[in-house]
Amino acid sequence: MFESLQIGNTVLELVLGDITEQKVDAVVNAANASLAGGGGVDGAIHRSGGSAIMAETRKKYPNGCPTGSAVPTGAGKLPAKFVFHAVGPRWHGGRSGEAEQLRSAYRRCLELAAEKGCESIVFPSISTGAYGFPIDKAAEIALRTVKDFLNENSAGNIKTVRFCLFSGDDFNVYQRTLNVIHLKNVCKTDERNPPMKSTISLNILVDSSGSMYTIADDMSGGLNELIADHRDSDTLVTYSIFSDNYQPVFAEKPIRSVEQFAIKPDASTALLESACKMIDEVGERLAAKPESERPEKVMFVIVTDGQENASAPEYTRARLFAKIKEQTETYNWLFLYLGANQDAIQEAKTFGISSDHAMDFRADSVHIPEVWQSVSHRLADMLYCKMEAVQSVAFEDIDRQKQEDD
Ligand code: AR6
Repeated sequence: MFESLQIGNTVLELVLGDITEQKVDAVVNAANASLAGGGGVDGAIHRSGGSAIMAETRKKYPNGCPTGSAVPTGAGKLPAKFVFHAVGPRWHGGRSGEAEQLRSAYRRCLELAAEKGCESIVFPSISTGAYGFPIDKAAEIALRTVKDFLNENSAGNIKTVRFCLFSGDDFNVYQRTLNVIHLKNVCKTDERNPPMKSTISLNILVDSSGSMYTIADDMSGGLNELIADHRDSDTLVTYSIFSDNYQPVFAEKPIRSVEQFAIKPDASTALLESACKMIDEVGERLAAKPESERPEKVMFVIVTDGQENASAPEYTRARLFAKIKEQTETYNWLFLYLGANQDAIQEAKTFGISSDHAMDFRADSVHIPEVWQSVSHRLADMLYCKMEAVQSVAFEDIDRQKQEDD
């Protein structure tokens, strides 16, 4: 398995294999803060590299290395010039600065590689073994840190940054994350010949009824991440919220100028009414545009954490169903429905949204960012798929699994 991407003068690549067999200038070790050796990557590197590495480590770094940093030694018998002993964080649930520590461990290795004139460096997936960092989060941090570093033009002679993943599952997570980060997603119908990236109208309707109060920050944080993922794309964002009434917030903003999503929790849940109104509004706005200015694809995301309980009586399920059917069948809009505290698949069905396009989520600070990450992946799919493949963009098992995992 192999995947690569050019960033400036450097190739960022993913391979499946054993890190001790990689012929590069610098091999990164997933070490611990006392640099005492251990299992996993650490064990493999010291076994293959021989005792010289540990001897040098003890001599030069008797106090170890702080978490979030890295120190260099020679590479002993490994086919490399250096080993950078990087100390990633142990996972303690995500609220103890783990993300920042992981980022800075990767960053320090890249700085060391540039300082030492390395042309190539290989990383393992730091912290995702014995240290228990969830791999999808870790992959995003790892790849983003590399991308940011390379974009800053601080890479010196580095021509290759490689991630060596030890299992097919890990490789898939990194590959998917790389695709999303670079908006270079596969086209499901024709992987080798993806069509040009398209323009998208992204419409987001978020429940801001009373029950959202405690999760409002997580919601807006997750949305901001989604925007950051796709900032370089040609996407126009329309955002509305609803409680007992429908409240448009902004319309057709170019994604790079979206700054913040406000969520103001209050009152009850007029879901049917708000969805009907927003569909009409978006439809009318698109219809008023000359063909040449109309975004090619439309994604419409509805997020709620409660049951409908406040729409005016004329806004029935049947009415929303008819609108969704019309936009899907006539204009190929993709509707996604995300529901917490309900059977979202069942609920979506009553609106005419298929089970592939609906997902339950857990309304807490761990799972809300993940639900937005899932939407972000689907937006990446939309950006690159052919027009006729729009309806096959769907939530995947991994998205649902993430909502089930603690
Ligand atoms: N090549 C590439 N990847 C590997 C290899 C290998 N030979 N062996 C394991 N992996 P881990 P951590 C993957 O536990 O989570 C040590 O005891 C593995 O599947 O090596 O940062 C240290 O001394 C996983 O995906 O590192 C520390 O005490 C990833 O590498 C502690 O573990 C990282 O797993 C550090 O834990």
